[in-house]
Amino acid sequence: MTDKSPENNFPAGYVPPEVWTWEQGNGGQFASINRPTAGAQTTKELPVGKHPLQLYSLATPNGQKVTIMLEELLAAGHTGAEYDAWLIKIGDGDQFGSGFVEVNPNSKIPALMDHSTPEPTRVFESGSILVYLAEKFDAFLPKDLKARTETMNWLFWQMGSAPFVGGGFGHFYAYAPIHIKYAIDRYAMEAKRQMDVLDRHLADNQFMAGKDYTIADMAIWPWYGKLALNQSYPNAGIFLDTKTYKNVVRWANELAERPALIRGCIVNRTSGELSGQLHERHDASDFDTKTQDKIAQQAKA
Ligand SMILES: N[C@@H](CCC(=O)N[C@@H](CS)C(=O)NCC(=O)O)C(=O)O
Repeated sequence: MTDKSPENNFPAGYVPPEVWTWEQGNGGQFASINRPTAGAQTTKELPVGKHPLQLYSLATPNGQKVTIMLEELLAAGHTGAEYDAWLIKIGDGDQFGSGFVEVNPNSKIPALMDHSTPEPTRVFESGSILVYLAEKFDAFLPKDLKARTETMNWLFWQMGSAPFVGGGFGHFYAYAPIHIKYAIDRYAMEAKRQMDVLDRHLADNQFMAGKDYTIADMAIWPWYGKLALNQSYPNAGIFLDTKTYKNVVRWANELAERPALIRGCIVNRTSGELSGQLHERHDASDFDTKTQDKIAQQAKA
């Protein structure tokens, strides 16, 4: 039986009011950017580079899905997938600039503009961007209806499931100002359940949709592949004992060796080793000359 007496609540004595009101600061670490309203907060145009595809993003798992896809397309010879990747610093509120909101009214990275269509086409939501690019270049989305449907099954699974890992487990384990056992238990259980879903599936399948590497793998790897390899929230892989999901670990390691995936993961990255940070990408040669370690060396010379 649960005892909902106010003294058992956290903070003790808290009773939810009849109507919730926003107290600035109740977003914890994200208090400066989280608020209960949408729309532009500043007037700011977005830059536009020389390539057909203009990406506005940051190397979070949702951003990495798209840069992995773009690098995979280029590696597969789709030269029309050349892109400029502009850095959107979500901690500074860049996603609330008027130009960004025109591309994504939801104010979240990643957001893409395709300037190769008669009128520029906006694409937002990482899953929608992956499908858009797969259809545009006829790549990484099987044509056979059964395999295509299986790809979509897992892509939609990822889009619906990862918020429990990111907004749920990751938030309460890594970001919340205090550790709340109830919240961590609830979301750790769900994160492990999802890892088990993947593990059982990958026991009989090389890739998420079967024998072919698809956009479903690209969507799932940055969230669950990294968690399996303990490259997600600090120590989260150990906390969730993800090494026990052997099939996920096998799949995650296989994908981690793909040069295009490695490149995709460092575009718009602003943390970690300097050699793994390419803040903006405007040309394939930027990987050799414009990572933060190279910029630091050039500044010293
Ligand atoms: N469902 C969206 C989620 C995108 C998302 O949550 N983006 C986060 C970074 S991973 C963001 O831009 N957050 C900024 C904010 O909440 O203001 C997608 O997959 O594109």
